[in-house]
Amino acid sequence: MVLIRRFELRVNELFLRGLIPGTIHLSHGQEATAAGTCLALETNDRITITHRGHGQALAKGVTAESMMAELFGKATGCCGGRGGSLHVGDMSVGALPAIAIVGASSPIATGMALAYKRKNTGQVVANFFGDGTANKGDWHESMNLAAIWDLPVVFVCENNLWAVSTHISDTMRVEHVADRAVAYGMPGHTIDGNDPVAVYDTVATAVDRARSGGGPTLVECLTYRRGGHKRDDPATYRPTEEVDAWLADDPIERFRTTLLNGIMTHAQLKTIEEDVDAELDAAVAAAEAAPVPDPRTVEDHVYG
Ligand SMILES: Cc1ncc(C[n+]2csc(CCOP(=O)(O)OP(=O)(O)O)c2C)c(N)n1
Repeated sequence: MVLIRRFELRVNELFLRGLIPGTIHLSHGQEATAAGTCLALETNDRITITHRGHGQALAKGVTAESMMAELFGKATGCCGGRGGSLHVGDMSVGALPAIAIVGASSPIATGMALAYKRKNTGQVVANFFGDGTANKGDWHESMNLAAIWDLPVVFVCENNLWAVSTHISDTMRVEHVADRAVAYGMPGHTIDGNDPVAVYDTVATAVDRARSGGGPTLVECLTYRRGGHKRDDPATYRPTEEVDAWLADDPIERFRTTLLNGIMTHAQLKTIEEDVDAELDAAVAAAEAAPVPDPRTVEDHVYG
């Protein structure tokens, strides 16, 4: 969680300095959902990543170094510098490169789960998506197919209340995204997405169920993005009281208090922060020094 938070803040700073091309959607504030979910998965299990996916990728094991290089558009990036922020991922750790088309990853996750079931591989897929995505037709169709075929997929909603500048209450008549699970005949849980232990416990149960042939589960994690939707969004559409309440409930500070209650010491927590800073310093230095992709390889990996 500390790695995700500091990675995102560092990326923001580098972006403002003009060192990162393209656009960025940051996930700071949503660290517990990514970390708790990915901890409940095996390396061989897969995740699908959203447009707000740096934290999801880091939690699954994509290295900060390869992702930083990707954001810089360098050849050493996890996708060879071709994808940038919106397409991070690394199949060697089970992280399918991110799909920026809202809702498009749910059919893909469901399709992967169908393959795993037919081939009897024992693998599970976690499909990350946002609250706004739960209004897309492809998401609903995926939920239904996954349910009727008992597929090994866990649908993980990062409900941060806002889809760009639209509040969830303007687009849903039910109170919670997880209320929709009943329509498809799968379990649905609404949980505190800022509590990594709650996320881990709930997703681990869903993963066990999926792996043992029990079918999919919808897990809705209530969380909040601490920044705007993307780089140029000051998020002034959010009510001050709402922002203040959520910013006061910082998942990292909260878990820090839990850990300091007899589990870890201040010194150990400080070491984590120092190690993360050193890792990020090295990642940025390596990204700056790395070459851009060779223009002669422009047609590599292109279907057509
Ligand atoms: C099909 C499609 N429509 C619109 C967009 C533009 N867009 C990017 S993110 C986003 C909002 C997504 O909201 P949500 O699913 O709640 O995720 P969050 O951004 O809150 O993490 C939109 C409309 C897109 N990428 N794809």
